[in-house]
Amino acid sequence: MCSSDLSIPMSETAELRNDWKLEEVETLFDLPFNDLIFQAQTIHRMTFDPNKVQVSTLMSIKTGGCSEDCSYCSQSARNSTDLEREKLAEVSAVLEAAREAKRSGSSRFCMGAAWRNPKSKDMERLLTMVSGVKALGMETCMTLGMLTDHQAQKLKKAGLDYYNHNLDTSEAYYGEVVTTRTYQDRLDTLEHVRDAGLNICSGGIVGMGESRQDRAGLLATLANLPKQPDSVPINRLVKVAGTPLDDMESLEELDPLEFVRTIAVARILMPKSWVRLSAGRESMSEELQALCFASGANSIFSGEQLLTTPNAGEESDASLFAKLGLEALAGEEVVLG
Ligand code: SAM
Ligand code: DTB
Ligand code: SF4
Repeated sequence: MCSSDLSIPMSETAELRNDWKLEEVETLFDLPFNDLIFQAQTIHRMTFDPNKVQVSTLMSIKTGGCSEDCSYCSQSARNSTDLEREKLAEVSAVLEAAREAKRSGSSRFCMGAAWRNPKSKDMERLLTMVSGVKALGMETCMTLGMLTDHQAQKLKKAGLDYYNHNLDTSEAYYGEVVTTRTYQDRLDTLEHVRDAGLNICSGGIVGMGESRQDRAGLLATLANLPKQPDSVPINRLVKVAGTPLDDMESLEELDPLEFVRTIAVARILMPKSWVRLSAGRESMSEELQALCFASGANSIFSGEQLLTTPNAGEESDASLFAKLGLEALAGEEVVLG
């Protein structure tokens, strides 16, 4: 069978749909690997330069001691990890890190806090961070947990470009991973963020013991949001000692080819979104990352560290980009196609 014989008709344009049915998404996952990758890359090329990658830098602006019980996370106070807690960072330290990120070629600075939600007393400092990073000429992104509509509007006014808030997995599997908040809580925050006019960054984690149907469910939910997320981070679980998911002995690493399929399906469902190859890159081979880029991933986090866990690092990224002929996008080129 050649690709023109696929049972799901291949799109002629990078058409945006928000009526994906779970069975349709599962059918994409089930395609022969070459057909899936071909379809994903064809759609990718309709909107994006296939050899350009958007690069973001992460900074943890408040570390550990989080009240939530996310079973993957090093920062939950309920997990016995040996992470050192840190209070909300000073604005000067954040601006220094952002300047450094800009010098190393990053176009977006993403500030993450280990909170269920930000408190009113923290808002002023957060807003100063946003306006300060923006003034450096970088795109700004924050991930602070749940937001009220009022908080989302204030962040937007201060110059925030993106808000990251992941759905993490399917609605059906969510309760297996987190119990201190609901899927609907996550969707409500996304609504506040959308209504404030902020760009949405929302994706999930794979390799947490979920089924292929759960991965399909996560991607269908993201694609069917009233507006598709502008960025879609696909994280591969980083197992952190002391977290319930690390303690789960039966949990095997997700098959790398299944990870590539997840990236490819994300690209097909969300043809105009930046699909970010996020956590877990540090332990991925060059070949696996290359397959992800060939399947439509076009964004990464750079630097030695994500929030609390190691990342691939600049030298190895530079070497991989050179081998693959990939280039980091400059800030002004990062617009939706
Ligand atoms: N506390 C906020 C929240 O949960 O929305 C923001 C920070 S939280 C660390 C941001 C995201 O990082 C999570 O939603 C999850 O998708 C991802 N993440 C956290 N720990 C991870 C891990 N061990 N492996 C992969 N992704 C992880
Ligand atoms: C996202 O989806 N991945 C990033 C970012 N959004 C904030 C975070 C990954 C965190 C990985 C675990 C850690 O370093 O603590
Ligand atoms: Fe807290 Fe976010 Fe980690 Fe959950 S993922 S424990 S909310 S920092």
